[in-house]
Amino acid sequence: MIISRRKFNAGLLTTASVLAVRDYVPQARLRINGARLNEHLKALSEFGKNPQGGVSRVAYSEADRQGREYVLGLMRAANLDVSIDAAGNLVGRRAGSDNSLKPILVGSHIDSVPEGGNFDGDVGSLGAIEVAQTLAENKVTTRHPLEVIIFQNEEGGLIGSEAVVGQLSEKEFDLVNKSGKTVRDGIKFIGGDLSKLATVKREKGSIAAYLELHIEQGGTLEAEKIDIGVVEGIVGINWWDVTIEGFANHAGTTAMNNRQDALLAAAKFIEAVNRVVTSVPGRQVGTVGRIQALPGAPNVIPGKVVCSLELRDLDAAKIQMLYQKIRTEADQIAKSNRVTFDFKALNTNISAPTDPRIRAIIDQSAKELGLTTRQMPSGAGHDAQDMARIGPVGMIFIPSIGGISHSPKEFSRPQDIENGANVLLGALMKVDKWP
Ligand code: HGY
Ligand code: MN
Ligand code: MN
Repeated sequence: MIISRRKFNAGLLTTASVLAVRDYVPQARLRINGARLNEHLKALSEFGKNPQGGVSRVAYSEADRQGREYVLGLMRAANLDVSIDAAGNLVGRRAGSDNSLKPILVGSHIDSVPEGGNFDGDVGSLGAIEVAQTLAENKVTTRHPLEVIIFQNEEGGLIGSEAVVGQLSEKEFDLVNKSGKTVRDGIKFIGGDLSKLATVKREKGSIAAYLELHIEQGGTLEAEKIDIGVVEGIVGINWWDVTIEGFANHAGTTAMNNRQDALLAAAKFIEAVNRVVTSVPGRQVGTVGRIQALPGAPNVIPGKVVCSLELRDLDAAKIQMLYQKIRTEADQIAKSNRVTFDFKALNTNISAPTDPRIRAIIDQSAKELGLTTRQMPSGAGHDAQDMARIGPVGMIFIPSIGGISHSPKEFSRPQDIENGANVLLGALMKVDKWP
């Protein structure tokens, strides 16, 4: 049956012909509502709003819980069949025309780092919901079932997506984030149920694809005036807690040559991390981002320091090589400062390549919209890297102004956000053609 454009525009279609029209209305004509998407982003930014203009919506905080409620409302309005899984992820399902096919998943996260911005995670989350809303409004039924998934606690180590791929370990239940809650208590707080965690796990090969729209968080796209980044792969991220033990003593009576100052050793350690990481060519990065000196008084020589160490690269072997060099440096600092170092591995997110077929699809979808593209790696971690353990993944980047992220100054232009969501929609419709 061929349906004339005029008839389609006049809205005279019967339900049966609406299903058929899917094959006749070129998918290229389907567009998300950019104004609505940007309004939703603005509304979400109210939850955890901070005076600097960004948000502090760390996972498991009250702001997180309220933001999730808002997002659940958007999911329901997009006609998604909504539930909270046992790990606390928000899942919105939409039936396909052939429900024997594996689902296509789209999503991201809405938790933020402390004093974060309004775009990291939010663009991909609300972009995915906007895509579902657009399909609903246009009465388009995909062949595959569609699931919008908003992962919980992405910033605390991809906790929600780890659960989905069966990688959330007991060790991580006790991790505490800036909300002050452990993962264990946090999951309960947001409506999950750890005793049923096994129900969340999806097997390898059980999804058709996972697609995620995200801000670049670096400055390449803006500097090169490119609309869309096609992500080639996502870096691996390793975290350690480093405990340095010295000896707390009187800051007035202990001679300078008789101190076991843990904070002085930590300062040398931080410098060593930077030196080691920059000593070899490549895009690897290393950071000490959190530090606490104890007991923490001006008149006491710090007896103990607990700090973090984070290393990132696409190559896990390189991370290990750098880590060993850092350990060697730490041993030397320990000797010369009469302190001890203890390293405790906290969380590892393995690096993940994206699927080459999805890369080509994203590239093509962007070009069909008249947008320019480039391939690029992701230096930031994403739930997509967990999802890559169970199926093909693809990521779409849009420009971050000034390359700023994890900051209240994070910004992406409304037009770029609209473009990204349209590319997500286009890529989804192409993946939906897969057998
Ligand atoms: O830390 C990261 O790379 C990400 O933004 N969660
Ligand atoms: Mn982030
Ligand atoms: Mn993110």
